[in-house]
Amino acid sequence: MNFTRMSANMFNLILFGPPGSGKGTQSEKLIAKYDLKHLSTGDLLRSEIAKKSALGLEAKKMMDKGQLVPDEVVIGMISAAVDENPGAVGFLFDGFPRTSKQAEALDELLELKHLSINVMLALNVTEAELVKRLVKRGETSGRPDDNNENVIKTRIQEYHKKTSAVADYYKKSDKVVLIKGEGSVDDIFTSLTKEIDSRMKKN
Ligand code: B4P
Repeated sequence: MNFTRMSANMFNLILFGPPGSGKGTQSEKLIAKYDLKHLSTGDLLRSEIAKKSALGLEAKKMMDKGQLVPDEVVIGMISAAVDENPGAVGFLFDGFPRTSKQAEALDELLELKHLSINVMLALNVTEAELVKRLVKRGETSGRPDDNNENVIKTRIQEYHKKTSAVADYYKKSDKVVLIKGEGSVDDIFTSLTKEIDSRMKKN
């Protein structure tokens, strides 16, 4: 890890929500609008799997079962990715942090660079809708973790057991905004941009 000081004016955002809540979908639109550096641990892990690296092969075993990959692995990946992008105008963390330990590690990592999280936008979607979306994506995505309803349910259980507490962690510093994650992709995007724009003005 290098400790280069990054611009204190960076805008750092966490897009939070259960599997299938629209994090990946909305991230694509947000990075196009704000030019933030997109850091998706899901995408980083899938790229390791595609390369057949040792890390990817280990992660695949967990992901195919719908379980979270060990904290050390994803923390290491995010730390390296932040270091690789000192010129970014800000980071959009998508699918990270997913455990309290990851949240603490992210805070430490950002603090070393004199940075912090500006806001966590948390997408709120009912469980029935999550399952419906992921089953539908499974018809075309080729993702083994979308292919099987039991695996999808395990992913949602993992979210309740380990991930939902991450929102409580950021609530302590008043950084969480709940966003209705059902409705059209464009309407949800508008709700997200409203929150971001109002905070960027204050930044
Ligand atoms: P991720 O890649 O993060 O995948 P995800 O949570 O399933 O997807 P996402 O939430 O981005 O999908 P989206 O709603 O956009 O994680 C995959 C796995 O990687 C995890 O299970 C875990 O094993 C591992 N992993 C990743 N990060 C980790 C971490 N930090 N720690 C440990 N393990 C980690 O899309 C879902 C579908 O909904 C799409 O088909 C989309 O088209 C549709 N959709 C989106 N918005 C919609 C809307 N408004 N209406 C209707 N459909 C919509």
